[in-house]
Amino acid sequence: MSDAAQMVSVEVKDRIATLTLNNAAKRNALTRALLDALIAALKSLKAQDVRVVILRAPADATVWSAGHDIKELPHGHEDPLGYADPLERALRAIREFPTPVIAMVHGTVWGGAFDLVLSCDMIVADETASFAITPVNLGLPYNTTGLLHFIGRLPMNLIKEMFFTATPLKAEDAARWHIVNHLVPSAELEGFTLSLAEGMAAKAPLAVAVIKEQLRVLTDYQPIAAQVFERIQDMRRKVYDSADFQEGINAFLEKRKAVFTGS
Ligand code: LCV
Repeated sequence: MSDAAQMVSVEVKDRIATLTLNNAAKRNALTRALLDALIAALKSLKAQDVRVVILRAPADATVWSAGHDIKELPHGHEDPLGYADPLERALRAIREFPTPVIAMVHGTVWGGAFDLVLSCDMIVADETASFAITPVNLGLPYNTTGLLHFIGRLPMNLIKEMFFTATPLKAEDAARWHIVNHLVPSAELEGFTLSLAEGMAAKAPLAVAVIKEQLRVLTDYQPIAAQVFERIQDMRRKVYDSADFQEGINAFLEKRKAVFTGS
């Protein structure tokens, strides 16, 4: 198996597929290679009689995923989260997959990985889980599709606090805000998630698939005037072309605190 394919291990048992993110050295950072492996794994599962997918990190991981691979972000003069970005392709693959996808979360979830778990159909987490969205740490203008994912899922005051502080939200607060469907003790996380999956795996798969797709198209397709979209893109371009974005990337690469000047 190629190195890339090993970044996501696939196990199928009783029509339930478990996909495990396996890049511990980089804290499951969402590299192009890992995301291509995730997309390929989902594609291969479509040809099998799989009824539910569980997306997880290895049991010993303290970081579920460190988010988008910062080293792979385009450095200026290019939209850092464009339609063809590997993360965006993976989000679409999950949202369009014809069975429920459960994010089983223990450990910390950062940046685009939060968008990833929110793109799953439900989240089961334990007390070690936390969730952070971090573009302001990098000076990066999040993309419109991504913001719509959050707007469709979380209260605006919570969205603003999470985006403007980049502070990780602890598991119990994520449960209080209904970000996670279930918050269970670590020792019960796997058993609870499997039981939830088994229940759904026994239901009529065609009905489940069509209801999931109806919910996707009804929530994803939000009309936006061309002029508004062009204004948004113009505003975002000024940010991803800014010195601050370059500073955010450099600070991460140089393992130091970023100093933003607003230029
Ligand atoms: C590349 C990494 C990463 C990483 N990329 O281990 O949300 S948005 O808009 O900002 C979006 C663009 C996005 O998702 O941006 C990324 C957001 N992610 C973060 O801000 C998390 C950055 N990582 C960390 O804060 C720490 O790595 C955590 C707290 C996750 C884990 O800390 P820990 O001390 O356990 P290290 O920091 O030592 O990381 C181990 C290796 O993984 C790399 C990191 O550079 C290091 O590589 P080296 O061993 O080569 O030094 N790594 C971690 N996160 N997002 N590479």
